[in-house]
Amino acid sequence: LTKVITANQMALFSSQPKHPFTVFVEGNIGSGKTTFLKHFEKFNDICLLTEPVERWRNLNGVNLFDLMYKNPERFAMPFQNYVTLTMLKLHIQETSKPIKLMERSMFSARYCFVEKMLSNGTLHEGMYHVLQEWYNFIHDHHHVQCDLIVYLRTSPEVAYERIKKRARDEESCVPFEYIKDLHELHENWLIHGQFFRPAQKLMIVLDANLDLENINSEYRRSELSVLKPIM
Ligand code: DCP
Repeated sequence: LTKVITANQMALFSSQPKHPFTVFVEGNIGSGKTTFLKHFEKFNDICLLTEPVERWRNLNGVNLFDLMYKNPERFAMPFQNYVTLTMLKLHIQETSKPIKLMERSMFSARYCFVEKMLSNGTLHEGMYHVLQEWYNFIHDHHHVQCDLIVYLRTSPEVAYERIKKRARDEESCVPFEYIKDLHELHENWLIHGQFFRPAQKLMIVLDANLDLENINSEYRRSELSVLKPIM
């Protein structure tokens, strides 16, 4: 009898919406992900999760983010390791809201940044494989929800100009080549299907080259898809 009740309860439980409609906002550094998220602040039904840059900046007083750029051979590995942990926490964070809007995901860490760090030699092959084992383990043991990707597509030139203009201390040494390669990696992942893309059928590509005055129409264009569960 106990078994029957449990099975029934399970069936009831799984018929209820367990996971919020989850959107990843992806795009190169400087593509405007933060501004995009701000646009959705006015909607009460959305749980907005910004990237945990402040936690990377202050891990018990250590600025791992800065160390990653200043001494990549030594710190790219612990940095990406920590990014993985902080992103996983956001992926599994529960919310009572029907929509979860996340800045980036573990996937862009894996398929863009970590790939770049392997190819430019800042990650030793051994370190790379340790990270891959973590990603595979997480993939096998956790449900990472993704229902839609919003790709803020920029040219590397525009992204680079914005990075220079906002002048984050840690990013002062980032060369144009790095942004160009990251652009190619985003394209390979999201457009050319080189790596696994969650939410296979659902992606919106926005023209994120537009300046602040004109980008609102692009943002509005995505509202229907992002707000789908409450429309
Ligand atoms: N970063 C990294 N590895 C990751 C994720 C991010 O090295 N897995 C770095 C790149 C940037 C900083 O962290 O220096 C923040 O990058 P994002 O592109 O995620 O965020 P931005 O704030 O630059 O986004 P936007 O300008 O689009 O708002």
